[in-house]
Amino acid sequence: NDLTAEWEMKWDPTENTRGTFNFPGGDAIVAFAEANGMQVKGHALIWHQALPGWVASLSAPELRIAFEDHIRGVAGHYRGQVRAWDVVNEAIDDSGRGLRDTVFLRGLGADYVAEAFRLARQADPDAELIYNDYSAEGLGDKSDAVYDLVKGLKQRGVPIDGVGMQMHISATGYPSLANIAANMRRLGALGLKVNISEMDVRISDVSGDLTTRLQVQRQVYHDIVTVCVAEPACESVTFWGFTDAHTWVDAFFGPDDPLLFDERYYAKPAFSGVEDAYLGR
Ligand code: 9MR
Repeated sequence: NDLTAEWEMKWDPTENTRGTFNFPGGDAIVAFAEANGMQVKGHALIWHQALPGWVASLSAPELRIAFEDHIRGVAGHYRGQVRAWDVVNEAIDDSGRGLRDTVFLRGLGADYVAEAFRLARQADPDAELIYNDYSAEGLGDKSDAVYDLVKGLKQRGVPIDGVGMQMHISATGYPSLANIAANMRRLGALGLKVNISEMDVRISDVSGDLTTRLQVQRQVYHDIVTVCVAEPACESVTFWGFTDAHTWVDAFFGPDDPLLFDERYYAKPAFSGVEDAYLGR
């Protein structure tokens, strides 16, 4: 009952040429959702990837104008049509020490994160505004840095409503369920909602035959979705694709089968694992 655009609402497709906005893909997703009783979460207004080349060539004052125009242009276009936005994506450095070195940090300074949320609130006052990141699902340096960032935003009255935990994981190694739950709880205690925003579970490194590996995958999906169901702060789970025929994982990590439906679009064991989680089984 909830859709997110994997590509279509990013900067590169929506404003490939400065000041010229195009929304064919995102509009099609919104129309499909409306026709099928689904809601849409927008993804992602400010990210250091999927940027057209012209952004990197701007002077700092021009970047500020383009940054404001982009958020107003995209969030304004979808005003009232999306339930939420990933406003800033992946702004914490992988070291867990502070903000990632990006064109936005260099040109606009650390306050660009707060500014993005303020602009998004103005452009679409009813959308839930989310900070989204990866490798920050459990407890550790990076999730501490995400926590510190969003806590600071909340304390300063910046309009942020939630945190997305991407959850791109391998069945052979992922944060403990207890730590995922603890992280959800501490974010919830700040008054923030939490969502699992881009879940997929790789199984190419799991030993055993395919049947065994699919059962391991089923268990991981089941257990993590169960954490979300159990934690009051966790409001939704999004899978980063639905059929193994189309997944970013194949290109990035090598051939894998990380999603809930197989390449022929048949439900996998992982699907019933998720179903069981939602039914409390
Ligand atoms: O899955 C997405 C892939 O199709 C795109 O080519 C890529 C670049 O825009 O982004 C992928 O999605 C990423 C998401 O937007 C942010 N978190 C990591 C995801 C996987 O790279």
